[in-house]
Amino acid sequence: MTELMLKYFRDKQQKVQKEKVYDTQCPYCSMQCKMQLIEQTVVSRKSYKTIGKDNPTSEGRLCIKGMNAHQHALHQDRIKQPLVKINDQFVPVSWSEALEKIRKSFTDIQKTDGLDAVSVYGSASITNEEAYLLGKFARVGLQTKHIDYNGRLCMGAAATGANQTFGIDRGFTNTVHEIPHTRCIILAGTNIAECQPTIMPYFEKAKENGAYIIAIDPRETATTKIADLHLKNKPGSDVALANGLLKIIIEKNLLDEGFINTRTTGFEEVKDLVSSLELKEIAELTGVSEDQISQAASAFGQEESGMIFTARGIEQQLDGTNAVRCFLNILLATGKIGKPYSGYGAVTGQGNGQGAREHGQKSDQLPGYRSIENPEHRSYIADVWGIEEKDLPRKGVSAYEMFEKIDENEITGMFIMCSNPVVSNPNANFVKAALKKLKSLVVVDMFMSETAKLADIVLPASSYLEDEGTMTNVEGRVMLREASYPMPGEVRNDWKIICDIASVLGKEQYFTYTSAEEIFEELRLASRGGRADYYGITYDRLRKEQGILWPCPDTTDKGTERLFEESFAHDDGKAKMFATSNKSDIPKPIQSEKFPLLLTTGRVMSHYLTGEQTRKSPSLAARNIEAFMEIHPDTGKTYGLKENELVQIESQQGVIIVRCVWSNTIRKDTVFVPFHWTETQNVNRLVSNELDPHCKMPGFKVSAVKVSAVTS
Ligand SMILES: Nc1nc2c(c(=O)[nH]1)N[C@H]1C(S)=C(S)[C@@H](COP(=O)(O)OP(=O)(O)OC[C@H]3O[C@@H](n4cnc5c(=O)[nH]c(N)nc54)[C@H](O)[C@@H]3O)O[C@H]1N2
Ligand SMILES: Nc1nc2c(c(=O)[nH]1)N[C@H]1C(S)=C(S)[C@@H](COP(=O)(O)OP(=O)(O)OC[C@H]3O[C@@H](n4cnc5c(=O)[nH]c(N)nc54)[C@H](O)[C@@H]3O)O[C@H]1N2
Ligand code: SF4
Ligand SMILES: [Mo]
Repeated sequence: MTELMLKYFRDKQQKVQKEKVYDTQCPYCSMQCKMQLIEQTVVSRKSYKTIGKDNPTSEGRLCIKGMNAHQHALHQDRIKQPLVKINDQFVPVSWSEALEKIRKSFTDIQKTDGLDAVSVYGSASITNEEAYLLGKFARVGLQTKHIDYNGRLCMGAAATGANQTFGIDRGFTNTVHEIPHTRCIILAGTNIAECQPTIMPYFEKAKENGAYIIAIDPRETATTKIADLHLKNKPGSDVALANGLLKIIIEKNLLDEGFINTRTTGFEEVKDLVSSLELKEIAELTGVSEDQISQAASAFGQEESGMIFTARGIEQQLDGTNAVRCFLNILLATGKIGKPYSGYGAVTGQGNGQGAREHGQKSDQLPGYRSIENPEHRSYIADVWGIEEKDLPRKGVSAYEMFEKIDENEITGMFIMCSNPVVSNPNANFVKAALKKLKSLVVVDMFMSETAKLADIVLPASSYLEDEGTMTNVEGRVMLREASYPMPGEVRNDWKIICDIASVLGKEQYFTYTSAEEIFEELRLASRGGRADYYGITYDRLRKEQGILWPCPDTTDKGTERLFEESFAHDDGKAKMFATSNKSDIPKPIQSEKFPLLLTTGRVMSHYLTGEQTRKSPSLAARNIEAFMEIHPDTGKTYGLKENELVQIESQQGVIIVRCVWSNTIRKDTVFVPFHWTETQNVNRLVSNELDPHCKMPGFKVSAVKVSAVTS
């Protein structure tokens, strides 16, 4: 360093009058990268930067979203006071006024329309403590059966598929540290390079060590670029493709018969079914050549270890549960699970995509993955909560179905915490119209989202910087997110808001917590003995041990790094293989003369979900300022489109207008639109209301559409 540079840094250092460091975790994806916000004050002017902090999963790395996360948390548009809508205008009010209005409207509704008329819509971006508490709030505070959450649109198929096959659902069966040592990897409908960027070095190391990587995606992405073989299949054809892979594995006798015989049931039915399928037909259905299917099957089958990762590409389908189970059949038939460097990963999405699906936010679920219809489970939780089992409601309906219940006037009040369903749900025009019909809508958010704008009351929530609690990351590792940044204005933590409302509803005695840790202590008990057992985890341990992988039934247990080494979680200890024909249980959208193209949807690196947070961040928004449609130039020209001009996309459900972008690598029958934008750029206006019958997942990944140029 030169003298001049040294002087510059010394001067700068002297000017920094104050530096504060806040430990936290990224508010975005399931990697839950640990990080620090650094606040520097120079002559009363504050500046901020976020840096990574070492931990076992992300090892100190951050992606661009994490580095810029503080830009939305510190944004001037944060809601800082409770707001009540009067004559179509939001007016700031005190907390006590807002709470009194909520008490009155919810009790009035429940008196006239019944207890179940008030519903709760939660999120997997809140902490475990908050997700747990929201479930308790619905059942004990409001005594309603109607609670579900945004994870239904996200983890639904993976969770149901894994529960059916393995008897338990923890996204990753192994830690990320096994990835570099595996010999073959299948990435099915996952774009980790853009969606969980800090996981990439594990896959890059695997490649350096000689692993063969197969990607399955209708588009070329930053992820498919690391693959040795890219199967560019037709959207929605993954069941057929997985069946085709297994057919070849059986034909080439690449099976692990010992494993099949001792550890699984159902193989014979699966074998009969896939053997009866014609490879030629599978090639036609999937748009992947017979050669490529064979190549992929041989590569995976012949290696001694292998891992399969799935994400929303194969899961957000009307046959998403079946698709997951078909890929799990491949793992089981080749014995690539429950041993080193072999296993499954359903790559979770939201920060707490794993934990928030375990402790009672789902319509049919109680904490610790217990079932709300199981008498033993009901009485265990009723005891923990200090209520009578008979007072515990039964199961309600799934996320999207709640909007149908609103339309049918069965639900007339809704409490939404940390979600923007008008943008994220399928059939978005219908969802918006349904929310407008409510007698009372209360939204808890950091910003005036498109959903919050429809509310009668909006409550200001804290950001990740201000809200301590645990999050369970992509590996199933429970991590303690520290949070000491001061809350702006009259903002409150989500858990505190839940307690405050329960209290005005006369249920104070069940919600007396004064910290997140106190809630966690109750969650430990509530999960004890359940499939997702957190009993052995404490805040003290989390501080010392940098996260613990569940199940962890005892405080002396170190947690579970690899699942299924000896047995699966079904009563007989075996995994259940499952035969599915190539046809879905309900018909999927297909190309027709009127709607000749297949639309698929997803994400870009710089934006997060409905964009409410990332669009506030100048550094991220600048990378993608508006929605767009990726289309092959040959297809685009057939329909009279021009590059970078506006295109109208129409489906049976609705119409949107976005920018047209050429892609030489996307399938010619497919177009792609990300879902981070609202109103006329909201791609969910095009997605239909059909749901996977097993898990109630919408078919976000295939719609039939037509495209035309927008002429001014
Ligand atoms: N940058 C960024 N990162 C995120 C998020 C974000 O919004 N932005 N969201 C987080 C959340 S909540 C989630 S759930 C995850 C989602 O993570 P991913 O599931 O990886 O993301 P998607 O872009 O939805 O879809 C993945 C891929 O599936 C492909 N695909 C589409 N249709 C099909 C199909 O029919 N078959 C197959 N095989 N592939 C298909 C798409 O082309 C896409 O590349 O990411 C998390 N991380
Ligand atoms: N077409 C299409 N649609 C999809 C998908 C797709 O791939 N394609 N993916 C689906 C998936 S995987 C998901 S996960 C869903 C997500 O769907 P949403 O849950 O609707 O998405 P978010 O943008 O995360 O909405 C979170 C809202 O909560 C606010 N918020 C953020 N942090 C906090 C907090 O700590 N407390 C509170 N109270 N509020 C907070 C944000 O400002 C934002 O308004 O979308 C689904 N929709
Ligand atoms: S978005 Fe995901 S990968 Fe990026 S910094 Fe945040 S947690 Fe890490
Ligand atoms: Mo998600």
